[in-house]
Formats: sequence, C-alpha cells, structure tokens
Amino acid sequence: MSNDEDIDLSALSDDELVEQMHDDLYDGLQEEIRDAVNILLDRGWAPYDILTKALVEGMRIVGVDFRDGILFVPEVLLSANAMKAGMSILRPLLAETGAPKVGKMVIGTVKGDIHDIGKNLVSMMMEGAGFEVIDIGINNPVENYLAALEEHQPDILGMSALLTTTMPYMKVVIDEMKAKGIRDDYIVLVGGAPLNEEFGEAVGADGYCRDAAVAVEMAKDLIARRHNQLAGRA
Ligand code: B1M
Repeated sequence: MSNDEDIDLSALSDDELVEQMHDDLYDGLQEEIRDAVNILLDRGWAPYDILTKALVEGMRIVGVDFRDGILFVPEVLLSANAMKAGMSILRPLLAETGAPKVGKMVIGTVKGDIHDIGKNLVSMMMEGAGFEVIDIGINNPVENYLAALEEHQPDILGMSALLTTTMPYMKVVIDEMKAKGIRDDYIVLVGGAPLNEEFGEAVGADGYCRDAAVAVEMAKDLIARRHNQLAGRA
C-alpha cells in the first residue's frame, strides 16, 4: 500500500483523505496521520467520526493483513504508534465535556497481554462521557487490579484482552474478587476483540462491551440501576 510520492493531504477530498489515512496507518506514518487528523478537524469533522472512520477502520485493515501473515509485529507496532499519535490529538477533544463526573472506572489489560489501543480508546470515550478513568496499563496480574480497586474505590472495573490465550485471565480476577468478598462492590465490564457476550457471562462479568460506545452506554446504564437499587433500599 506504500506510495513514495509526496502527497499534499490538504488537497485531497474528505473521502480521499480518509482512504489516504488508512494507507498511512498501514505504513505507520505518524506525522502524516497527525496532519490528516488536524486537517479533518479544521474541516469540521467530529472527533468521534475521525476516530472511528479513519483510525479504527484503518487499524481493522492492518489487523486483516496481520492475521493473513502479510504484516508482521514490527510493522503492526508502527501502525499502532501512528494510531496513538492520531488518538493523542483527539483525546482532549473527546474529554472536553465539562460535565460533572458521572462515575469512576479503573481499567487495564490483563496479564500476558500488551494490546492497549482498544483500552485507550475506551478510556477516552469514558472520559468524554464524564467518567473519571484510572488506567493501570497493560499486562496486569490480579494483584494490580485489587490494589487499584482498593486505592481508587471506583464504581467500575474494566478489563481488556485481545488474545484468546489471555482472555480467561479475566475469570481469575473476578474469582479472586469473589474470594475476597468484594465482587459485588463493583460493576465489572469486559471487552476485547475475541470476547463475546457468552464469555462475559461465563466469567461472571456484569457486561461484555463490543466497543467503546457500548462500554459508555453500559456503564451509564448499570450505574443508574445501581443508584436506583441503593435508593430503593434506603
Ligand atoms: Co496483536 N494480535 N499480537 N499486536 N494485534 C491481534 C489481537 C490478532 C487478532 C491479530 C490476528 O491474528 N488477526 C491476534 C490474536 C489472535 C488470537 O488470540 N485469536 C494477535 C496476535 C497473535 C499477537 C501476537 C501473539 C503476535 C506475535 O507475537 N506473534 C502478539 C502478542 C503480544 C502480547 O500481547 N503478549 C501481538 C502483538 C501485537 C503488537 C504489539 C504488534 C500490536 C499491539 C500494539 C498496542 O496495542 N500497543 C498488535 C496489534 C495492533 C493487533 C491488531 C492488529 C489490532 C488490535 C487493535 O488495536 N485494534 C489485532 C487484530 C485485530 O484485533 N483485528 C491483533 C483496534 C482497537 C480499537 O480495537 O482492541 O478490539 P480493539 O478494542 C475495541 C473493542 O474490542 C472494545 O472496545 C475497543 C474500541 O472500540 N474493547 C473494550 C477493548 N477492550 C475493552 C475493554 C473494555 C470495554 C471494551 O472494558 C470495559
């Protein structure tokens, strides 16, 4: 997909520019991605549309060629860094609601797993929806989750896993919360490409989130239900 010619991004139409961004993400070109995000913002694009139509879609294409053995880890890392460069411009814009905080979430990727783009995206969208987010990063053993819950006392624990080999670790965390008698103190949401609703139920989570938008809706919904339950008991 590489194209060695210098392209004047600002001369492209919106559709051409989005397509070019898919190519530039594929080629791991951070600077070009930053420029293109800024051009789309100048043209009045909503940050969420840039995120989903240009960046997430571009990463989906990378994922297909990674799966098919056309791209390898070093190339995909470059793509991931280009994606992060674009996300870092959008992050403050998505978080800029000025709304009062509606809840608090601790989120992290599970042990053995270093994928963090999806988790970061969920964090950004949650912040944008008025949540305070404490991101504990990648490769988290159960102790990290428990320590963060203890320290921050969030409403929600979010866990992310992108590998079929790491997703069962979510059950380890939830089982340990049960053993400590703290499971019901928190709403537990899980997400990541290989998961599904049945898996979420099987590990004992309160909800499986297909994407960041679903995570926001589910978080708001479950927090509202919880408040209603507590009010009912009072
Ligand atoms: Co990885 N990788 N990777 N990789 N990688 C996948 C996941 C894979 C599907 C690629 C493939 O084969 N098609 C495959 C997994 C296969 C499987 O398990 N079935 C795979 C593999 C095999 C591997 C390695 C083992 C490769 C190797 O070393 N041979 C290795 C493992 C490393 C490890 O973790 N121990 C590896 C490494 C890497 C890189 C480091 C190169 C890089 C990660 C860089 C980074 O994250 N900083 C990478 C990448 C980028 C991918 C793909 C291409 C893209 C993932 C991504 O960022 N997607 C991925 C292919 C794919 O998924 N199509 C792949 C974009 C992101 C926005 O989507 O993460 O799904 P996603 O997040 C979504 C939802 O899932 C949901 O909302 C997000 C936003 O809408 N969500 C949540 C996610 N977490 C949530 C948490 C929540 C709620 C919702 O909590 C409340």
